[in-house]
Amino acid sequence: MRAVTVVKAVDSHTEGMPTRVVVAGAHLEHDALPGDSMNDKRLQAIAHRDGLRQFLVNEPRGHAAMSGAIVLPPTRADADVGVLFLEVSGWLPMCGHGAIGVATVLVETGMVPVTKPVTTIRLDTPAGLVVARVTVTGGAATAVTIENVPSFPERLDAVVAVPGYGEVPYSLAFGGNHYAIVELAAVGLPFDRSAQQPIAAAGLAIMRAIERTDPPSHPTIAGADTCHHVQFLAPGSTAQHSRHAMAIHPGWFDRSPCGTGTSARMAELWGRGLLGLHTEFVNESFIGSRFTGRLVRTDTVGGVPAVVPEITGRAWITGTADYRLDPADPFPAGFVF
Ligand code: PYC
Repeated sequence: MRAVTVVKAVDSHTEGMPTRVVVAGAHLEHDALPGDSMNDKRLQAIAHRDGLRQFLVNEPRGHAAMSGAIVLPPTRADADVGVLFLEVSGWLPMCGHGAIGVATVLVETGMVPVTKPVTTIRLDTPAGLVVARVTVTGGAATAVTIENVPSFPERLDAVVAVPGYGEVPYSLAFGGNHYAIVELAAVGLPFDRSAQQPIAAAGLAIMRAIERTDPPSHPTIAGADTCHHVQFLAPGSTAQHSRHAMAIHPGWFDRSPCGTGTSARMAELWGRGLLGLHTEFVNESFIGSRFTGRLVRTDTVGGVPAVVPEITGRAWITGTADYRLDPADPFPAGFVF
């Protein structure tokens, strides 16, 4: 057989959204991604290993809405596993559906010691420590609750001038990534998948306008400074139950209810005084799948008032694969169509 580069992955989906969990290969040893923290490694990956992300998510191995995670040794003594998250938009500080997918894969493949009825896995992510509590029934991970990083409202009731859409009211909140939260009605579009192209176009225009006029930043996480996610709220969304279309750069939708987006939405509602601690919040995706969340305690991030969210969801393994790169392959980083 020809010598090829091989990446070993366990593919999964979390409430409809794929996580390609890389468990070996791809020259991911310490020297290839140096750094004292997982965020240092993420910044190294952005600077020097973006071809690996593209290889994993782009066509022909991935698709326009692909996402994944790379399992690494942790960089901190209080964690069991290190994780880098990647998707079509780039290398994320944190990904909720991805963390649920990783925890499910680690338990169901026996990569971590499994205890019943709950296995706790401490994930070292670029955004900070995320604790996953996996409910184990038989050999199956039947639900995963992640305690996410501290989340906070950044702007409530801001307005941005968006070419083609006028003055668009939005709020901005951090839940592991920065989310612009916008009523879908504000851009005159229905909550209907048949309108996905105009909704994605409106999302991209809003991202561009926010990044041009007032880009977000995080007080403590270096390089967490993009607005690549717009959470369009469906009419009738409340502080107990929201439905949304999550538009993501460069023009696709999260199929899951988006763990970091759900965290951002709960932080926004908390900032408005509409969601208290220990109160159930249901967030529903564009395909109708659900995460249940709750806020468990207050905190601060670089002096900013914040709140710690938990998210519960489910993931399923869909396959195992060796993704191969033949030296003669004309598309080593795949392509975007
Ligand atoms: O679940 O946090 C999430 C997520 C981020 C982007 C896509 N999904």
